Amino acid sequence: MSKRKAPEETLNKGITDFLVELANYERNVNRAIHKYNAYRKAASTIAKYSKKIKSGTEAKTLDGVGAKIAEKIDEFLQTGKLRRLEEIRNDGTTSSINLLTRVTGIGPAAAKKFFEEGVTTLEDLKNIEHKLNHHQRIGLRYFEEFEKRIPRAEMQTMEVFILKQLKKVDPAYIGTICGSYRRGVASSGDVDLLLTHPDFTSQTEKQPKLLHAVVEHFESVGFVTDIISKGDTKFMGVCQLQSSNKYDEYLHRRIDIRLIPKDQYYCGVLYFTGSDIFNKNMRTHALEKGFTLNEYTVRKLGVTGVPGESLKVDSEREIFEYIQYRYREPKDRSE
Ligand code: DCT
Ligand code: MG
Repeated sequence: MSKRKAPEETLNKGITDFLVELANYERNVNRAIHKYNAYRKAASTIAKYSKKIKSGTEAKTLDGVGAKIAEKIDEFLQTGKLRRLEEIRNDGTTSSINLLTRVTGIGPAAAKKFFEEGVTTLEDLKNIEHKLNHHQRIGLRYFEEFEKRIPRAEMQTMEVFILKQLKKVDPAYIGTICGSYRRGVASSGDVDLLLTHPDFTSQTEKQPKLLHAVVEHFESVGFVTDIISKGDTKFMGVCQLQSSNKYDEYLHRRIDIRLIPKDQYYCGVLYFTGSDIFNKNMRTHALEKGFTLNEYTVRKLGVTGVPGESLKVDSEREIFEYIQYRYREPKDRSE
């Protein structure tokens, strides 16, 4: 999961920017995930709106924009700023906690804890490095690099490289880079790689070797540079493409690799392609149609609301068909 979402380049960028800033504030400082989701959702609908918004009333006609957000839009349109945001930006506590949560491995709770111990800058964090866990140390070490989004051209180079190396380990692997890259977005926050192998299904034993063999190969060719964590089915780490020219090195990037049973692969691909907002909307739709959908399976709900057996899925499209949802190409899955 990546920390920095791509700014949306739209007619209403001023509005969507302030909504995203408020969303992050609610999540990082207040740990109010519902408010975070509400602001993200409003930002996402407004980003898709094809006209330049002229008033809060106009914005209120859109899905996910309520009275309070409409009021803020009016204030922003009339004064060019938002008092609430100015307050937030000028508040030392808030800006420190916001900064600390930009370090991968530091969530809102850890940020609050460090802040209460007097940590307000990255320099302070370096001084208490002995108190950081392994993940947080890596986050601090690569802070500047992880802040930079990955241009699509580099993602494409990585995709070619990764799929080629995968086949060297075993031609039977199937791999997909999901996340924003699969949705065609111009830049990505991280690399979300999904793997499966015909030998591994939800009916077989766990096969951590299938994941570890890939990670070890990636390390041996210098692509994976650091390990944050390595479990049976999920790897979190750092990768870097090797440049042919030492004056023009690639940056270190966050990579997550998940090994998924073959029969659950398409539910996984769907989920990890996102966006998170699209997933929420699709799950809600599934429930309305009497199905439950998650990153592993789609199941029909019985009359008592208990899910039945996992339905057989051999493509993403079949999941849409089961729940009678209009198929959307990955590029149309921002919400
Ligand atoms: N996801 C989700 N709900 C979350 C987090 C993630 O459904 N709360 C899914 C959807 C996207 C996918 O996981 C990968 O997550 P991210 O890497 O955070 O999102 P992204 O769309 O790839 O964006 P970015 O370009 O910032 O990586
Ligand atoms: Mg991502």
